[in-house]
Amino acid sequence: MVDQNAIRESSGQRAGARGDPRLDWWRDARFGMFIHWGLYAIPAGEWKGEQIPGIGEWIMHRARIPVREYEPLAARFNPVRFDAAEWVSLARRAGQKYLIITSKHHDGFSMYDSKVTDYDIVDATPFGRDPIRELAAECQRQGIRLGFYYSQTQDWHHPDGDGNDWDYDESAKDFAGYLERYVKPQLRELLTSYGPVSVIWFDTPRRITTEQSQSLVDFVHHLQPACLVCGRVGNHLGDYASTRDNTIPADSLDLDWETPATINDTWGYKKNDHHWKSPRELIQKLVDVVSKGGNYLLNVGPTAEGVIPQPSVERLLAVGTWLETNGESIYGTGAGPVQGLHWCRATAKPGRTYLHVLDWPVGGDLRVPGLRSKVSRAYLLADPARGSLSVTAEPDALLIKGPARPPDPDDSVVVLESAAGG
Ligand code: FHN
Repeated sequence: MVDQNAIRESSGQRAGARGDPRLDWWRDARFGMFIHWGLYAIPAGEWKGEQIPGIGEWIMHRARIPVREYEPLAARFNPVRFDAAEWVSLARRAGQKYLIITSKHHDGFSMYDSKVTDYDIVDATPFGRDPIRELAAECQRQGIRLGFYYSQTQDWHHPDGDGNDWDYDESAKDFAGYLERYVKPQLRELLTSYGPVSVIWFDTPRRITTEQSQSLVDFVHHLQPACLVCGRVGNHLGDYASTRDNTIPADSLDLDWETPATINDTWGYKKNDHHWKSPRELIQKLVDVVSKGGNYLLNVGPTAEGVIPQPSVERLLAVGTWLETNGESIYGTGAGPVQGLHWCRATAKPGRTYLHVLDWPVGGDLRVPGLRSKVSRAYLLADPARGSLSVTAEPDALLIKGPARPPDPDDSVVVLESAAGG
């Protein structure tokens, strides 16, 4: 069943239609790191002494900052503490299998060495390094797949890009020309200079036509056939569907889909956003997403110095610790046979169902309705001895006797082995 409310503008039926083997790695991965990094990390939510409400990377738009005032931020961008090895290693230790970074967000600033413009990190900043190149090398070295976020429609810096009506006359814009003469040449750079690119993560399609979306999909696939295109290319196209931000569908979806999500309330760094989700919330959201057949793309917003905020690091490492023990119940799994229970989620792969007990019942009796196939053995994934738990078939449920106290305070995983896979 397709939860159109969750998917809505982001993608539709065709994006994510199952079966394309190019997505096999992505279906196995289930957990990725999103990185929103750009000039907006300098104001970090504050402009001319005023707190600007909303997500940090939107500050130019929210405060109607003229291009001539925003541009000079580049001369101050010097993230000398940026360390590609550290970022990639964090993703790896968090159990994230791929990383998607903003190559150009809506503010129009290119975070790589573009020849199409001088408004990029190498030409316009004292930093003068290309972090995308450094990340590409590290991703190769550490075995993490790399993808690029690219804002195809909104560009508040380019006179023909969408969204900036305070500097430019929207009705006079040549959007088609911008796509051909700016977006595609930049995509060509990204897809020909940085090795294999696993995903191009387009965003906010807005006014883009079906033909234009299709031509971007074709352009990406022509340059790198294996590169996936996110459903936010628009008009129900792309290789997989993306839900609305921070939205987890109510039911499992028979699509390839993902939830992009924040750790606090912003994507780009904001110095006053301390609304951090707890490790428990993050683990349970990851599990919720995977139990409905999706991927969880969890964001970090590094500072203007190039540092991933410590609260993000701590939380990612906590999720990574949980995955060290419980990764088998996430990677390479899909939606499980039990849905709709408030205390439990289920993931599955052939021969195994993983019950994720989010709220351990008093006494440890796990009564799971809706499981029909024969369970040959049950055990706790966290139990190194894999001691069998007692399983009894009741008329409408399976009763598994677990320990009285939860083995894991956030999510205790019970493995059910069955010849039939259910
Ligand atoms: O407008 C963007 C926003 O800044 C951020 O990049 C998110 C990430 O999913 N996408 C858009 C809003 O949905």
